[in-house]
Amino acid sequence: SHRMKERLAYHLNEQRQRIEYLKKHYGQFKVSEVTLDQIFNGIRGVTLLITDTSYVDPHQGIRIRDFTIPELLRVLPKAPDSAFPLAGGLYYLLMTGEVPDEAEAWEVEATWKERMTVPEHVFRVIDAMPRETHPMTLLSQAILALQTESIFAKRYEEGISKPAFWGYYLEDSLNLTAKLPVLAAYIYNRKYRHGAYIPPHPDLDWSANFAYMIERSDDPIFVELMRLYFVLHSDHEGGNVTAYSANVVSSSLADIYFTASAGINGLAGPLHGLANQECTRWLLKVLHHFGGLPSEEQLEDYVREQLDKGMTIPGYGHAVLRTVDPRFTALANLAETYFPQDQLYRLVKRVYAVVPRVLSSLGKVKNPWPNVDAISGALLYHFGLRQLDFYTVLFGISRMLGVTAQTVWSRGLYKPLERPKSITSQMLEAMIAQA
Ligand code: NMX
Ligand code: MLT
Repeated sequence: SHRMKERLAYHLNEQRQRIEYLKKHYGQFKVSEVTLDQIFNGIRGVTLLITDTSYVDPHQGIRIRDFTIPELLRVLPKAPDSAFPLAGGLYYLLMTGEVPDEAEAWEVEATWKERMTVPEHVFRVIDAMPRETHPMTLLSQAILALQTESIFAKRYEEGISKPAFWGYYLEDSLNLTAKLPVLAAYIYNRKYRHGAYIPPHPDLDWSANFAYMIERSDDPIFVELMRLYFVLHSDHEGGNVTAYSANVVSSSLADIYFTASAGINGLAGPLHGLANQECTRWLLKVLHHFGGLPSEEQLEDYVREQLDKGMTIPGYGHAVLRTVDPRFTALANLAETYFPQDQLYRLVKRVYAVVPRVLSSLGKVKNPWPNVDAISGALLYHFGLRQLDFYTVLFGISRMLGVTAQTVWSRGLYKPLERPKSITSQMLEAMIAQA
């Protein structure tokens, strides 16, 4: 995508100058202080990263390149006959910070189409694993197997200098992201279906192609859900476990394949991306327990019992958000439009009516509101995508759009190796004694 690269080069250059200026004039400006509590609480609330692709406002939710979700859905060029954006346009925005016109969005889509072919050995890696392997393991392995293709790694070995890095990271990123729907579909078909490889359709956009490759593109609303889903999950600033892991790994100049695989591994945890699988499992358990939709009173008792046993309610709470996740709202709007009577969706709404109140009453939960994972699985389930362990793969391929954009920016801004300092508990006690 020539245009995207050209605009990216322009913005990186401008941003480098701004950062040089800031470093020169405000090098000692204090951004954050860290307390002992924060160190023992997952560095929560300590601002120590600068990420330009997006920002999570605690009270408004995600802003991708400063656009809220409703704004984003409005400004990005739409896929054909669709209410939702082309993933190619979203990628252009993440990379450059500029809203693309249709031609620019389609140029990214066209670049992806040219690069979708997955080398045979990557499929063989997936094939070699036992059938019961978790799809997130397969996705991470497939991405890692693609590392053989890294242009950056080859050029680095030959000898290149810093200003050249980001361009090769961009090439690798385009090559990787082009293949992600193919990898996800291959994993799906191999694990749950007939196992045959279905090549991408040359006329379809990135998101619709995934639906096509798992033979679900005949349902236009499912295709719409995929387009929305891939936009919503793409980026969540720099500190979420996926982006944070990826950032650290790429700061060692590990190429985009090592970087993305590391991010996927972080996403696979139940407190993070796996929560969509866990939440759907939990919702189904509730339906099974009550033999249908429980009343609010029944549900409240059930939730309190779970909490008394020390269990987590998946899909609720957040490290940064202090409000309902706008990604939850966007998905609820789609369900409300097309299938308000769906039983699982009705349960999602009932849980939403009960759980925030119950969690608030505990007095310790900082955010009692639903996050994206409280609903995303229920929508996939509605369309018959009922292999819950696959859900995080969809989160993952979308999130790699944000992670690769963040990585290209990090290399383009010449960010150094990331390496914070650690001390022992004993040293901490000594510091306190001496204070
Ligand atoms: N159910 C039960 N307890 C909770 C929940 C919940 N959903 N959320 C927070 N708490 C508890 C938490 O375990 C902690 O208890 P304790 O002090 O006894 O250890 C207390 O409330 C304070 O935690 P917070 O400061 O509110 O939350 P924190 O920032 O540490 O963690 C999450 C954020 C997202 C890890 C946490 O809310 C959680 O485990 N939620 C459920 C899992 C989930 O939905 N994850 C997906 C997040 C979005 N994503 O896609 O990544
Ligand atoms: C995400 O989308 O990454 C999650 O909401 C978790 C986070 O932001 O910490």
